[in-house]
Amino acid sequence: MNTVVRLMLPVLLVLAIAGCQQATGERNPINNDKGEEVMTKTGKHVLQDLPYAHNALEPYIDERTMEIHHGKHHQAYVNNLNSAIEGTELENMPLEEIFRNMSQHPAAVRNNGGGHWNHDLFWNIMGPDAGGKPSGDLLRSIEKHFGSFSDFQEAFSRAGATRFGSGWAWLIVNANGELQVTSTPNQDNPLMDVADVRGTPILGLDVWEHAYYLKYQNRRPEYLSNFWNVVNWEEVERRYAEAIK
Ligand code: MN3
Repeated sequence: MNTVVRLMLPVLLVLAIAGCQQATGERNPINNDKGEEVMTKTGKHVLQDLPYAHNALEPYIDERTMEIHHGKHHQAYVNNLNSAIEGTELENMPLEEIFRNMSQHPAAVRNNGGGHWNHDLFWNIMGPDAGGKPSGDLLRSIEKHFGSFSDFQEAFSRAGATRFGSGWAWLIVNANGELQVTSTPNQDNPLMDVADVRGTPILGLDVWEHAYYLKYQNRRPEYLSNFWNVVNWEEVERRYAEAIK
C-alpha cells in the first residue's frame, strides 16, 4: 500500500460514515414524473417554473396575467401551504393523500393545497402551438360519453360559466373509469373527499377572476372559448392514460 493511500484511508472512512448518517437522517426529495423536484427533502412544496414563457399563450392568455397568476398567486399558495403544514403530520405527505381526507384538515391546507395542485395541473395542460382536438383513446372516449367533441366542449364551458364566483371546471375520470365534466368552488378539486363529484382530473380550467380579468374583464365566456386554443391535448391524453391504468 503506498503512502498516499494509507494517509487517505482514515479520511475515506470518516466520509463513508458521515455519508451513511446523512443517508439515514435525511429524506430524499420527491420528484414528479418529469423528474422535477416538487417537494424538498425538508418537506417543503416547491413552485415549478412555467413549462413555457409567460407570453407563450398570447393572444389568448396575456403575459401580464401569466406573470401575476404564476409568480404571485401560485407562489402565495405554495408559501401558505408550507406554513400551514409546518410541524404537522401533513409535512412530507403527498397532496393527493392529504386530499383523500381533506374534510379532516384545516381550511388553510384545503385552500392552499388545492391552489398549489390545481395550478400545477393548469400550467401543464396548456401550451403554445396547442389547441385542436385530442386523438386516439381519449377522443374515442369523449365521443362515447358526450356524443361529440363539440358537445363535450359545450358541457365543459357550461361548467365553467355556471360556476358562481371563483372555482374550476374539470374533465375527470370517475371511479367507473368514465369521463365526466364537473366543477368545484374555490380551490377545491375532485380528488378531495369534500367534492360533490369525485375522480381524477385530466383537464382543468381556472375560472377565478384573477385568471382572466386583466384581458377579459367580466367576459368569462370569451375566456372560456379562447381556452380551447391553448389546451395541450398531448398532456391531457397522457393524464388520461395514467388515470385509466
Ligand atoms: Mn388561479
